[in-house]
Amino acid sequence: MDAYDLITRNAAEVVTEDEVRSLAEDPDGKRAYVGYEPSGVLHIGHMLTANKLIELQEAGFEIVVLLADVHAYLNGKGTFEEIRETADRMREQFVAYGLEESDTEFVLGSEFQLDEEYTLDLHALELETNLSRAERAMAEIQSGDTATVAQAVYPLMQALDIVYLDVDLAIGGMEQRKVHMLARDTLPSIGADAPTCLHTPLIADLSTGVGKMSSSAGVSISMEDSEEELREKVNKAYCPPSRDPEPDADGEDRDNPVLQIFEYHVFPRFGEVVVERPEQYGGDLEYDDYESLASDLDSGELHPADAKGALAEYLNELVAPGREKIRQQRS
Ligand code: IYR
Repeated sequence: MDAYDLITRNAAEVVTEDEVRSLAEDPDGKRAYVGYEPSGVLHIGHMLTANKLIELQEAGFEIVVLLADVHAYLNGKGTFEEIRETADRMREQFVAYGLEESDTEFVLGSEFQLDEEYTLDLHALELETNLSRAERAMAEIQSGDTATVAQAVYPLMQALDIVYLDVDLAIGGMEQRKVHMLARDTLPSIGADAPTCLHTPLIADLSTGVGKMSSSAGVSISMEDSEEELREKVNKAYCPPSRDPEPDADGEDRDNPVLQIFEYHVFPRFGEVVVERPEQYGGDLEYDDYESLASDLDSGELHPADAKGALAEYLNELVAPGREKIRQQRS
């Protein structure tokens, strides 16, 4: 796979393609980053961007992980003390998950976001941005129903992080795209370049296939789940024998979350998949790529129950090192 294909693999969008092509010409030493609000438990939604970081590391990028403590605080996720404790645990879990520690710079937001120069640049961006634009940027990130002033400042700080961390490529889930578009439009006003961005897809809610998986609503797969919990959750998951399910009774679009997890988590990390089946049901099935697994589910060759059984096994392998780390941290 050439560098451009590896960088853009499984991305929902890149902004812009030309900019990413020019990064791909010589990725060595280029810097890419993702920021995470340290709050709650990590779930596999977070790990989609982590998978991308691992791939970028393979392509030669330097990786910066921002543990966005000030952002979590501004978004009402707890006291600084609570948030910092979570940040320490998060860092260890990312390493357990597979981020190469020697090639990853972990930075706490408060290490640079409280500096005078940062604050003055932030105020300059505040002057350039109207409130409704800041609010719109936060629509899919904001906790609570009514936007606070803190939540309007949040996206401007996220924009500024790109400048202060000196990154060439900003990564985030699709819910971050409006913040990144705001960054592209406003950073030039303080003399910085418009950042290049890559967004990962969102995984649908596990039990309905509608909307996106989140830890606050519906069923999500957490990085702390036991083997048994993983098996139960995957067994109950929505998985019609189709890669393109019909909309639900209210006309809402639905995805097949079981297939999405194979596509975005299992194949990128394991490369191939074996679905074990007793001889009497045709024996094991082996897949080298996502497409062949999805088309077998579509054609009926692969039964959803067998697909789920295999998915639970692979997820357990992905989750196990981080889960072990958490056990050690607690004992
Ligand atoms: N908005 C992110 C957290 C975050 C990301 C980046 I990239 C930053 O520079 C700062 C914060 C979230 O929703 O988790």
